[in-house]
Formats: sequence, structure tokens, C-alpha cells
Amino acid sequence: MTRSHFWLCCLALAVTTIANVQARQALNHINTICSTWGRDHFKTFDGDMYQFPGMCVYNLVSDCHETYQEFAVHIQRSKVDGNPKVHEVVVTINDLLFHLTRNVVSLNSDVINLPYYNAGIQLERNAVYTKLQAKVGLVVMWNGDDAVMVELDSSYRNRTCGLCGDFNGIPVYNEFIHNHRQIHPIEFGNRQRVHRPNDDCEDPYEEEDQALEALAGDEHCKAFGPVCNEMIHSEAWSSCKSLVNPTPYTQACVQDMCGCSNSTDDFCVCSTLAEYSRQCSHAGGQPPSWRTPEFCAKTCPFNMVYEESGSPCMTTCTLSDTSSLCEDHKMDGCFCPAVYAMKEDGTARVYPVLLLAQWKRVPM
Ligand SMILES: [Ca+2]
Repeated sequence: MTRSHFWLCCLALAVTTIANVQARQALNHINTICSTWGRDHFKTFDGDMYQFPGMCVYNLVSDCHETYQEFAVHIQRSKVDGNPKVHEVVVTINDLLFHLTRNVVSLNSDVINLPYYNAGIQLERNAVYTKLQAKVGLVVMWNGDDAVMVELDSSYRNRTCGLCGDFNGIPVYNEFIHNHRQIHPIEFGNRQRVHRPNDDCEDPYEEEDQALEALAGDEHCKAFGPVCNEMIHSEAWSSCKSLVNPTPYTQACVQDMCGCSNSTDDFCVCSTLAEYSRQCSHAGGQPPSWRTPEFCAKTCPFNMVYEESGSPCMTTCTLSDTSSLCEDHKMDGCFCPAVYAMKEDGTARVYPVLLLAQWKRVPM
């Protein structure tokens, strides 16, 4: 090989490597995602993970750099059977106010039917998620239960407020630094409260931070360490471990189990595993099928089947090609088996295989 050939080869290799790295980075978008789940856990855009047990209305994230606010996402939790669940997500985009509850969605106080496509906003619901996607550069996904995820366009970097932090790419700064002093999560969370008229909700006491910290060091809680460790660090999750650090999720799992009166309750065992699985998918990994009929089982409507890592493109299952629930990566959800197709009204039925061949079929 001549010297010029050698350098050409090196250059080609370098270009290929850079292209691969860029493709992986494009696939891995957890740095533009903020989420909340389980027993009051939050992960900011910049990667801080903390617990905030507030039950009032809070600003999860809003655009706060300019005098004109383009969007805001507010949430409220309430306790159901002793466990915190998100019961309301309110999304404001310019002058549109979407009010999402488990069963009803309203726009500026009028109940609307889903799917909704208008004014650069798509609002859809599948068997697992309600998803709002807005052209201003915002995606909100809620599982109707404990978990909300917000993905933002990178143009909002360093110009957000709320429980999701400032999106400046630096953990702790300036979320947990206020007037040059470090603040605890409860003080930080209370600052994000949205005050409403006639709101008699009480903020959690800032002393609860010490109580939460003390609980983490408690012998009773420490006992859950090996259980959580075994679940999250098992070989089945190997493709996730290289993409998403499992350690904070192990700690969150211990906090979930520890805060439960009945540690075999699905909420205690499953919510952080479910979040780790979602984060893994967003990072471009392939979470294992970790749910079983006996462990954190998920049921699906009709004859759909639950998959932890399936293609969310409902178009493969419907007769229309308009769904925006498609993502670059796979995610959890209910999917149509090959011999079923979903009609546009959301009902599924068996179609003759010959007829189905005219449409895209879902590989099992
Ligand atoms: Ca930050």
C-alpha cells in the first residue's frame, strides 16, 4: 500500500467512525428529556435525579427566557391507595390550554376527542401513552399513571424553568444553587409551585429532605439494595447499562420499595424498572422483556400484545398513515399481532390474512 493509499484509508475510517458516533448521539436523546415517575422521582434535563413529594400544582417545565412564554407544562400528583400518581397534566402552548386527565382531554375548557391535529399540535392516545407533540419543539408523554416525560428541542437550552431544571447542560447549576448557597430538592421543588386561586394545598416541609436522607440510610431500606441491584444490574439489561448509568435507578428503586407499606405492590417494584426501560429505549438501547404475567404484568385492550421494546408506529397496525406516535427508537406499548389490524376508531378485529396483505403487517 502506498503512503497516499494509507492516508486515504485512515481518512475513510475516521469519517465512518465520526458518522457512527454522530448517528449514536442522534439516537441517544436522553439529554433532551426530563421525566418524573414512581415515588416522586425527577430526572432533570441535565441529569440530576431527586425526590420531591409535593402534592400541589407545579411547573414541570416552561420556557422562561423571553418575556413571551411559548409553552408551559404543569403537573399535579395525588395519592391513590397510598401511592403518588400524576392525576393531571396541563400544557399551555401560546394561547392554547390543554387539560389532560386520565379519561378526559379539554382544550380551553371544551372537551375534545382524540386524536387531535390542529395549529401545529398533535395530541394522540394509544393503549399506554397520551402524547402531545407541538411544532414549537415540545413533546409530552404521560402514561396516565405515575410517569410524565418531556422532550424539548435543543433551541430551548439554558432558557427553561421548573422542576426539570434550566437545561444548561450542567447538573446542580443553577437548579440547586440559589443566591450562592446550595439548596435541597424540597426547597427547589417548592419554588416551582404554581399558585392557583382558592388553592389550599400545603407545601411539603423543607425538613422532609433530612427525613428522606435519613430513610435512605435506614437499615430497613438498605435491605432492598440487593433486590434492586439484582433486578437492574442483571445480564438481561446489558445493552442499557452501557448507555444509561443504572446506579441512580437502583437507588430510586430502593426509595420506592422503602416508601411502600407493602413492598410487593406493583407500584413499588415496577415503576423505577419501567422508567429505566424507557430511558434505555430513548438512549437507543434494547431493554429486555422484563415483565411476566407474575411480575409487573401489563394488560392490553382487545387482542393486542404488550411489548417492552416494539416499534411504536401505529401505522403498521392501522389503515391510516397519519400517526405521529412513531419514534426513531422502539418503546413499550401494546401492539397488534400480525393477524389483527386496528381500525381508525381504535377498535381491533381479526382481518382475513389475505385481506391484511394489502396493508403493512406487524412483524412479531
Ligand atoms: Ca443545569
